[in-house]
Amino acid sequence: MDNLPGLPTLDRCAVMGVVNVTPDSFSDGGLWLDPAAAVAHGLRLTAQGADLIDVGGESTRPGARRVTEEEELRRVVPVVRELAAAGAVVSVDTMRANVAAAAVEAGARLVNDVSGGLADPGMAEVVAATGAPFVVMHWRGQSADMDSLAVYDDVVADVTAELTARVAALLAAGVKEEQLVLDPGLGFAKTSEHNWALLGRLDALTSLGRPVLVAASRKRFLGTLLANPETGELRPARQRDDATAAVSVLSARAGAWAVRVHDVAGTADAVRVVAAWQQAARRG
Ligand code: PMM
Repeated sequence: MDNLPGLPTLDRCAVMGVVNVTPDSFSDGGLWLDPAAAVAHGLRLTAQGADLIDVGGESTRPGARRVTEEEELRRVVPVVRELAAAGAVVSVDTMRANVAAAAVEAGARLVNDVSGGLADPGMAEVVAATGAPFVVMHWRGQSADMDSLAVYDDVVADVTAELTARVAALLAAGVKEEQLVLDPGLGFAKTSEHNWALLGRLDALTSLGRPVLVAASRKRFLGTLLANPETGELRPARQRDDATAAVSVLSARAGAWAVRVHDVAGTADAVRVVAAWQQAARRG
């Protein structure tokens, strides 16, 4: 991993395993709503080679409605606490400052905010106070209306500029540059074409000089790519893991700091292959 405060340094792309403690996430909703099941799943992902476990209590699927802060805290904090106590490196996936603060207090070592600090005006202050690494995802609005926001002149230039503006605002609010991780926000106010354009030009983000996180796992654009050629039916979410591992390989090769995935086993192997290949190439 690149040097991020409080996180281990790795000589390869890191693997962030997803634990959604929600009833309605698009590919694993309802599976880990029970705290004990969520903790067991997080530990299983760690054993499979995840370097971080990303715990979220609010679905952000297109059209999703928000949960209350109380409900989000109730879902997330006990799971973060137990996983951290068991030695996992835990990240909290939240748009709320109070949830981020409570999760860090419970042992989370990274804050992953799909709104990049835009949804909650208190987020920057909490992130600055904790000093924890902060994932700044490209985001244009809440899930309920994000499809109408998928309009760009040039998606790579626009996303890069909007992320750069976010970074400036966060720095002005007291967050340190060393805390920041950038994320193109695949599928958030983006069509398939937008997602592919951003992946194909990942260098536009890596060249901003901060670690980059890629979160393509099981997303709709992979279902569209692999749609049944006869019926047009999208490949179901749970059958998109091989395609996700392919994105992990290409992201690692393009210099991503980490990939966020549901199926850790395939990606954990894949990023190790990339690292061995690149080391051999360097030896010549
Ligand atoms: N996507 C989802 C959730 N959290 N976090 C980051 N940093 N980047 C993403 O693209 C992202 C995220 C939605 O996927 P899920 O419902 O399967 O967790």
